[in-house]
Amino acid sequence: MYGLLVGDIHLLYTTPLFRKDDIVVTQRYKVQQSLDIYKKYSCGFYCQPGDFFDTPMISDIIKEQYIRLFKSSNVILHGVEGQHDKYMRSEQSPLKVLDAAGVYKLLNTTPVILNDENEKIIELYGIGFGEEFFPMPPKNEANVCRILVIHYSAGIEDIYPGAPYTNDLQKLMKYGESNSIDLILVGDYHWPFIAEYRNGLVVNVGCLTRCSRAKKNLELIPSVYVYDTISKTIFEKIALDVAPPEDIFRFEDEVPVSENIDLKRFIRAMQRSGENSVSFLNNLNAVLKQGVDDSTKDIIFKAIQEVGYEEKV
Ligand SMILES: [Mn+2]
Repeated sequence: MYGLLVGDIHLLYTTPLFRKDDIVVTQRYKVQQSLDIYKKYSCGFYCQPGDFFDTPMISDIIKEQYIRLFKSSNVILHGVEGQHDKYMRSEQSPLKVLDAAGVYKLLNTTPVILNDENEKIIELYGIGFGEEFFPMPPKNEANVCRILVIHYSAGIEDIYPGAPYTNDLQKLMKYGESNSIDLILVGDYHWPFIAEYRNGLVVNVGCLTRCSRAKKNLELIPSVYVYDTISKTIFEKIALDVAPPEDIFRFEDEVPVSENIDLKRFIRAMQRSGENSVSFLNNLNAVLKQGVDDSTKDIIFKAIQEVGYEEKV
């Protein structure tokens, strides 16, 4: 059986200032393409590793649109919550609304079991952002393809000093190996990679949305992958039809700024960095890099720790 794998999507309702497209139309077209590919390859499942929405406060209009889209396509997504899908660990979660509507099944410690035409069994487990690893039962190697969808800070590069990405990737591979997992689809880190461990793969497809004008985002080609549960390999990587960065992003001199002086100053500081992002912490880091003294930084980081803000990307 083939399965479709995608990355974080970060659905938005309002187009960020640094873009000149209509984000709702652009994202909708990408998701539509993923559904077309799902049909073209006769996929049996569609996995998405969280950060489906950019914010838990996403407009009901977007929730409604996607519930209707998935219902009319007759596709159920399988995935988990990322930190952008829920508000500081509260129960407020638009993905649970999609789950209740029957179009996005939130995965957990009890596997969803799918049967393919060759009587093989596909198990889908999930670990959302901040959820604990758990021991999985022994696996029948001959008949079972075991898949874990996880939102976790694993990556092949530590994208800022002190980041946990490479260390956490090692932990994830050890977990995959000791629980006989064939495929780990991971989200959070926005850039694609495949890491192999004994009898398994960690796959990050990369974010479907170029969330900032940082160089890595300008080079990112939003894609989806087709996974084969028989050979347990990536069968195909498919680049989506997307506009080039110069048609999507406004660069510094084109960005309209607010008349609010404080906000103007803050936005200019971010513009200078060239690293605007949908991530609050990335934006904050970009501003701090421009010469905020250490005692001020300490106060800010302490305040962030106190409210338990845990966004990573
Ligand atoms: Mn993300």
